[in-house]
Amino acid sequence: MKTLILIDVQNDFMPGGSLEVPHGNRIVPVINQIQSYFDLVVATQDWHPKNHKSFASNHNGKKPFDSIVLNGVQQTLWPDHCVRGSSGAELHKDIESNRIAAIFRKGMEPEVDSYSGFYDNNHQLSTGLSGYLKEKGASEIHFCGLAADICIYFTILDSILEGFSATLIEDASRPLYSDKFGDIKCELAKLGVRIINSIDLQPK
Ligand code: VGL
Ligand code: ZN
Repeated sequence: MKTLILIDVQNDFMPGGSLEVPHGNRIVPVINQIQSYFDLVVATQDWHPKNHKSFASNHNGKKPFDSIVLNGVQQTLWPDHCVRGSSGAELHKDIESNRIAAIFRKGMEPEVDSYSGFYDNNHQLSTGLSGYLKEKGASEIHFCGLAADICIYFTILDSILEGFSATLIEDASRPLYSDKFGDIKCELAKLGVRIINSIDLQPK
């Protein structure tokens, strides 16, 4: 089962959203074009309660992009984003959703952030994505979405730990910080991750 995972293609990560990824909207037509090349399409959604501790607004005297230690782990504080049920948390309205077989929500526990679609940042809570993919017989997992250097990066690291082979579709993703993304791509390539563009994919 050739598998595509859409990571956090949500309004708050799009230009004009509260945590916008530069040119994040440009991936939408690319993602729509490639969905039919895959046997299984799955999505993740950042889905925070309003009192989530990754929000600077929930810490006195802190501002977005400050760094703190939260329950023993380093945590960047973000602007409020992807509050569950809000329009900012919805998938981009132009993302074709008919082929999405399941959506895995993450970041629902207020005390811990969850960049990966598999586990929270302390590696304690599972979303069930790994078991789902294994039961479905998913192979050759391809990743796209936002942000390439944060949630996609950590999801790919976990996918390798879970024994999957991972491919990043670069033109169907965008990083939040493009200056550090070169190093991240090098690290992923060293771990055996394939980094391709949508043109390299075989239409079915
Ligand atoms: C993300 C920061 C905070 C992401 C989610 O989807 O990359 N980044 N929450
Ligand atoms: Zn988040």
